Amino acid sequence: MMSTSTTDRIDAFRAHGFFVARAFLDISERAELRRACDVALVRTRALSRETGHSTPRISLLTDGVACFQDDPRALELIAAFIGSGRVCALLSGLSRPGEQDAPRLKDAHYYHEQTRHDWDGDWHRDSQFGQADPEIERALVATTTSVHFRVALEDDDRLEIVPGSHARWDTLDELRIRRGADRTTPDMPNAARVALRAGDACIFHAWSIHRATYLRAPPRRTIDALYTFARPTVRQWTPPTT
Ligand SMILES: O=C(O)CCC(=O)C(=O)O
Repeated sequence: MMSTSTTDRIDAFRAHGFFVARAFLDISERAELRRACDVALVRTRALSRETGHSTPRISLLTDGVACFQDDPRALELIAAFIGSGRVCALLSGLSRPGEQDAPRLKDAHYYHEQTRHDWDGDWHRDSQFGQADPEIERALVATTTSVHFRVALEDDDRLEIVPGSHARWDTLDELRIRRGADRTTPDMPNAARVALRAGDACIFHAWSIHRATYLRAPPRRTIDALYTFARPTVRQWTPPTT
């Protein structure tokens, strides 16, 4: 699905929960960003036997920070990209009434190929993490918006999404799969694969039902930033009384 105008982009997001912006980065922008992200991946792989090897992704802002100590400009480049006007322009108009217009950055990740074995990820909505009670999760899905913005730095067809699932609660089959014992089944009804060419960007609603499968080859190098439009819960600090 290709969006050419703001209205198309917003309409596609409302209807399907995702859209693709083809050729968002040109070849030199892609090479520059990949070089910067690879700094963190190479260093993380050297420091860990797990992270960067058998994980889906590394965090560029938490796992990765120590990994940029020899090359802080690489982190600056990544931070400038995920905060850029160009990326924010793609996110504009995606919030729901009552939310903030401006997105807040939550984290940035780098999805990588596996170094040991292939495996299938679980079907999930990101909203389920930390929510044991499906009814509380359901309220979150109905009232808030969180989005992944990603750019493939190599061709990447690993992600599958159930189109439209961001805008409704689960069918019985979906709930049985994503909160049941067979979360990696290939038989999710109506799932669609999102095939990105190197340089393509994709925005998808984090509450959509989605998953990916993880392979040793071909190389996977996709930068993904997570943003929310939910209003922050601000806790009041009251000084202790003496
Ligand atoms: O592209 C992927 O590997 C899956 C992404 C995903 O499931 C997530 O970030 O919640």
